[in-house]
Amino acid sequence: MQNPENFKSGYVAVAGRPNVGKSTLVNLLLGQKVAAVSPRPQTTRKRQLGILTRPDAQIIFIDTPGLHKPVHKLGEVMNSQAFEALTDADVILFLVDASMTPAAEDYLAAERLTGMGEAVLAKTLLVVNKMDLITPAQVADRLLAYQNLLPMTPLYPIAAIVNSNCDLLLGVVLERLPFGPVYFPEEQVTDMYEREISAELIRAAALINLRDEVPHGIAVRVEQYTERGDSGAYIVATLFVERESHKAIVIGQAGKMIKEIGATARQEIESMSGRKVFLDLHVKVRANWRDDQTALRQFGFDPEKEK
Ligand SMILES: Nc1nc2c(ncn2[C@@H]2O[C@H](COP(=O)(O)OP(=O)(O)OP(=O)(O)O)[C@@H](O)[C@H]2O)c(=O)[nH]1
Ligand SMILES: [Mg+2]
Repeated sequence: MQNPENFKSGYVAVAGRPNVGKSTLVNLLLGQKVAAVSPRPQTTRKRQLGILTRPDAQIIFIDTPGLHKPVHKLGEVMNSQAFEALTDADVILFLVDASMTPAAEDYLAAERLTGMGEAVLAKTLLVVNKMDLITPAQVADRLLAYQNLLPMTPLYPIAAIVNSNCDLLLGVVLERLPFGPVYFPEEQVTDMYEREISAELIRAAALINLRDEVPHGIAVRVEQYTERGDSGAYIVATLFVERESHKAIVIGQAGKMIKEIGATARQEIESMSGRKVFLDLHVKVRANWRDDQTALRQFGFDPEKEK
């Protein structure tokens, strides 16, 4: 469709520790919410593409799970998915969070990135997100602290949530992309099916509504996703938790909590899919699934790949 001589295309990995705003940035640049977002770390568990097609370019963002110190097999799979994305990418956006000083996981992630060698560093941009949360007096010190993580890497301050400086960043990314073909049909925005995205949005709704460690032990499986023509979609999903006590918390007093999770999720799925949704949520126990190879595989993670 486009003139291949002038058309640019390639993969842009969005990486960094959990909760810095990677998925928020990808949604913003796409102009559409395909990636689940929540105020809690480790919202993204699976690498997800966000495909932006324009007359002059196709930019394929790879939203990755936040890099962290894994305590479960699940965490190891998440980290390895993120690192794989870095090797494959044409450009890497290494995101950090301006609202706080660099955290141990930022140092860890920067070290691992540096350890991947010159070629990987040369394609990296240091993106300081959440600039809306600091005062002008804090700016210089904060940017310097993050620049010290990757001293030779160009730094771009942005605020994804209010779309500040994101166009500028996109321009820089575009300049760095190679000339190339159209990889995906222009109407395709992601590589996940609506069914999978719905599962992620339900899990994010649990992260938003629940406290403490419980939500991190949740996996969501969509059991049924039925189109009902003009009247919308009917979705049956199970939230798997690690213990009986967690099941009680997720259901809540007289079912209040699961109702709230359902209300949040329904809104998000409706806005993602553009149609009405009927949501039927169930809660089941699957003990220690985050360390269980079989369960991980059943929930769509591939524990073999981490090796
Ligand atoms: N104030 C402010 N909040 C932001 C900004 N970008 C993201 N956030 C918030 O930061 C939180 C985490 O955002 P996510 O996009 O889920 O972060 P992530 O890096 O994808 O996190 P993981 O998937 O856990 O690795 C959410 O509450 C966002 O609304 C920003 O520019 N400014
Ligand atoms: Mg994310």
